[in-house]
Amino acid sequence: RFTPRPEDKFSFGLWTVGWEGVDVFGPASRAPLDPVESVRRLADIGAAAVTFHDDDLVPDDATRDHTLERFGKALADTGLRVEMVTTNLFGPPVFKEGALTANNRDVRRYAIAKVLRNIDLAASLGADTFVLWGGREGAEHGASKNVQTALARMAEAIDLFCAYSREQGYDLRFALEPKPNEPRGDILLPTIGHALAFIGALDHADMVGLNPEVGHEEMAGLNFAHGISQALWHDKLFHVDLNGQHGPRFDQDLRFGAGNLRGAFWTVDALLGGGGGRAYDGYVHFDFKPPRSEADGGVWDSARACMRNYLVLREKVQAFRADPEVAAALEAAEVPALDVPALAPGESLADLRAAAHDPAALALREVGMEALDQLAMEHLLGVR
Ligand code: GLT
Ligand code: MN
Ligand code: MN
Ligand code: MN
Repeated sequence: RFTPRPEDKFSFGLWTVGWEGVDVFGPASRAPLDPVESVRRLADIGAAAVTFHDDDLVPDDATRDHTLERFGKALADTGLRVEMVTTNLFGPPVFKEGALTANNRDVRRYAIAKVLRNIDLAASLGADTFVLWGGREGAEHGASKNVQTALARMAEAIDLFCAYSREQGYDLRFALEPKPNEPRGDILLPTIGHALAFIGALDHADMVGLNPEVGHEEMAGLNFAHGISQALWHDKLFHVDLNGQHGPRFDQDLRFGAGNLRGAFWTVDALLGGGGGRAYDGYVHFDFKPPRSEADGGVWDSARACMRNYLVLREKVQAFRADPEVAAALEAAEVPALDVPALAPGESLADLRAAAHDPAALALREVGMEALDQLAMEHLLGVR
């Protein structure tokens, strides 16, 4: 019943199941995983697609062609596709002070060239989406970064990528991934809202959207379902990184459903279009890290659980939305009334101002939201 199907469009980064467990306090606790092996095992557990950073797959030129050949064969054998590609602009020490927004111009030019080469690779593999996560674009020291100029350099680079992709006739869309901090003390474009505003300043704003991650918004204390709902409203939810997080602390990258479970329920609801509105139709991409304490078996338990939790939550969300008592509770809470614009067609502001209001009576009205929320809680807890 909760078996992943191709139409569920589940997708995983090579860097998720392939995470070796290196952290700030210790070295790898697991052996490297061959990308070809990851493709085969992801296909076995029911994923439809795979994603990667250039350096996850082709870290060096000497083995590039051979790796691409083996990888392409694994894709063909399993039917898995590459739906998204991204660039490692954070790991190599050359990017220690930023990549696209490094103060040093040579570093910026090197970063741009690295991305262009990877755009070619993404297009050659038929990817739809190209993610840009600016983990090193930020600062720890007040005067060390001119933030306005850094944003101009970031816009410059993204404008170049869009123009290049368009010139080459590639069918790629770019998705910016916000994160408030880690690895930098403060990262530029820290939230969905910052990134949405930034996109408006770009030359090819139509080609650029978002790849929000659950944990990143929750690290900032924000409501992920609200964030992606706003992105959907702007038609900017190009991609998504699902995972789990326990409130504002370090980036945990837990499997989807772990951490803030109620948040996960509303996240799935928002992806399905909530109570009405645009639904997300892209790949359901998991960006999690199997905990460092797990060995090989635990890595795949964790990956399978991401998809299973999504499918369980989807069933619960659909049952919640189909429940007649929920429909009545929504009505009682006046949720559908929000569909009606304040001003009726043909009505003037003078008409609106002339209408009699009884604010004291309005202040005393029942809103019924506790009852509504309890119904959601009981669906989630499995007692309805
Ligand atoms: C890195 C980061 C993720 C981003 C990846 C894309 S890399 O693992 O923590 O949130 O999605 O660059
Ligand atoms: Mn991510
Ligand atoms: Mn994360
Ligand atoms: Mn991550």
